Amino acid sequence: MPTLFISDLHLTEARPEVTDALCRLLRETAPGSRALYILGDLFDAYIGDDDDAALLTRVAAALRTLSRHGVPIYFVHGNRDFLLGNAFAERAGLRLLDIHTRLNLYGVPTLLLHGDTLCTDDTAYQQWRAQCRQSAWQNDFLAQPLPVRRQFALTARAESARHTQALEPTITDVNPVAVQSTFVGTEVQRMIHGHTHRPAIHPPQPVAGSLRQRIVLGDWDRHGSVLRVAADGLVLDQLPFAVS
Ligand SMILES: [Mn+2]
Repeated sequence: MPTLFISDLHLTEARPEVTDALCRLLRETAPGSRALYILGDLFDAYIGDDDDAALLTRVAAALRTLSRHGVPIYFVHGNRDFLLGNAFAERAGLRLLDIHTRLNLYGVPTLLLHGDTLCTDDTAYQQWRAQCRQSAWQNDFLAQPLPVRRQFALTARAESARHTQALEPTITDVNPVAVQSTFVGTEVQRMIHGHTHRPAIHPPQPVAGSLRQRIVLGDWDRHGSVLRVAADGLVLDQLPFAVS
């Protein structure tokens, strides 16, 4: 049975076709898999488990149905949905993982991560990341009323888009030294991440005396992107959106 990996769906009420594609994956393909891993940025914005948006209800129900069918679903936080907490995880049947999670995947020591920690050249982003991952910042934010948090998320999203557009493409991609030191520090042969929206199955490269491979999941902007890993290999599939 294959194991599935997805990330960077950036689900939002404004793009129901993306949520439809996820629900189809959960209903039709995922039930035949060993596990589903969501490596962050499932949602385009996430303002707290108490958000009463219909999108969260729909996605939680679809995920929960799959987990009730016996397929475990694991979640690694992204930079958009780092506030997803235990209450939503319980509602959706998700198991939350550490930001860097080691896994023996069909015999290959593998690291799972969102990927933003590898983008060390984007110093402005790393400063923001250091701030918003502190529990004091998160508690202050979650104490604000929902409309205030919603407005903050809108502003942050617009600023993030401006920031990314203004940077050289190499700045928003992974830093090669950060990749190498993460490989060496975690002693894995393979890493699977998203975040950069640069889907690829990179050829294995020698790092510190052994071959290591980096696999980058695609974002769900024009179509879905699903990595299937099985004992006999792996493939990065595109998932078309239904025409409405
Ligand atoms: Mn991201």
